[in-house]
Amino acid sequence: MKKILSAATVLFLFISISFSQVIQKRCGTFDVMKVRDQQEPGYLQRVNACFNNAKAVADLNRSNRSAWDTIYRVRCVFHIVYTNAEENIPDSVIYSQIEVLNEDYRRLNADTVKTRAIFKDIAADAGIEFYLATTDPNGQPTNGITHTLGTPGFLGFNPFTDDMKSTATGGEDAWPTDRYLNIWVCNVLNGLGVLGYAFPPDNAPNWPANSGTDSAKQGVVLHYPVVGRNFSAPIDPTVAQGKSAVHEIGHYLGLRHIWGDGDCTEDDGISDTPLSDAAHQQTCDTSSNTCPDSPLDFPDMIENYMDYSDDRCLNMFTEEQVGIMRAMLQTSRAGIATVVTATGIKNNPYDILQNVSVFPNPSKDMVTLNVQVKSGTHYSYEVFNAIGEKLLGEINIQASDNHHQLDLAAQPSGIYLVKVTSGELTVVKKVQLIR
Ligand SMILES: [Ca+2]
Ligand SMILES: [Ca+2]
Ligand SMILES: [Zn+2]
Repeated sequence: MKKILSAATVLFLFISISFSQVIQKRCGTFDVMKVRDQQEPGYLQRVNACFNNAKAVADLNRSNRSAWDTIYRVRCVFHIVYTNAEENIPDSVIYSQIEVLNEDYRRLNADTVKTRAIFKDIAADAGIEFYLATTDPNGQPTNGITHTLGTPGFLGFNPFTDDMKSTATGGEDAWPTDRYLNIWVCNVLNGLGVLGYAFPPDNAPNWPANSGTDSAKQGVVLHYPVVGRNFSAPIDPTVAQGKSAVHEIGHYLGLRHIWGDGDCTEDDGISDTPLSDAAHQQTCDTSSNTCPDSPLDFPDMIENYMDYSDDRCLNMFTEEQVGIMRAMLQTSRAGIATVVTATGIKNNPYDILQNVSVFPNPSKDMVTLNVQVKSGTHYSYEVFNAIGEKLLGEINIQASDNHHQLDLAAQPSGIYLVKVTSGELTVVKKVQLIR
């Protein structure tokens, strides 16, 4: 009798702990990273080095139009590792998850209307899409979903030992992580209330892609009821719209939590996300403003996918977050995506500086400069001769004022440069004068 009682007590404690902690531990990423850093000193430093490298690549991309003329189509495999019928989720749920990912990473989600006006200009289309792999590692046709009867340890798969990621530990082996985004779906509760986690890239910037710590563990893990949109498995409605996968793939592509996993003194390394002193736990509190920002104070960006807000109010990435993820797909995560020519990525920074032309070219004396920038923005131009002397210029020109007559009649024959700048973007055009 005593034994039965203590088992019941343990079960009760487990249920109450997991129930209360589901609300508190949306994502285990930072916790598993800290544990990994203890096991492998220097791990967090390598993650930071990767992030900084991606940031430098993203900065270069800002002045390179061709870097924005692509869409990355990420090849995915979902490994469903189940212990009962409910956990063996149907393929239709995975299809709905792919739909959510493709909406949110292309900013085609219906709830973009909920992005507050103050953040609308920096909410960005990532130009990243997701598809289920059609060929398995042996070259055989596949629907990109595996189902495995798993053998977890006590009370579910343990996020700290990654046992869902290997057949040897009762899970399912990764497909080569340099070619596939592996997403394991299982019962990851284990009494911890973790709904998902992912390892960000940690290969040193000068190493080949996907050569980070234990590449067989690279990928995303999701607790099965948070997969897909309105999946009927019992779960809190605040996490039932498939946004956990959007969040975890953000980590997998190098993004950090929007509050920097610390108080107002910690930043996420992204300048267009406001400071925030903690997660917004499955709430939609638009009045929240936990930290002063400089020079302008913004409210907390609770609609950012990298917060913990209610799925029903997560609806945006920022331009700079998008820059990091796209840079990771060129560097640390190269190889997992097919690159296709874009039909026009919304929020591409080139949308701001849309077109610059000079004509006629070659010219005799007067050159017409035509500049089209996004309405509401400003630009400047400068004209230089071949030895870099500035001849003409004008600053802070309104978007509506887009024609300029450049008088070069007093200049000798030769090559001249016309430089147009809007924000951080610059376009240089050459013009030839022939007398
Ligand atoms: Ca920030
Ligand atoms: Ca603030
Ligand atoms: Zn997270």
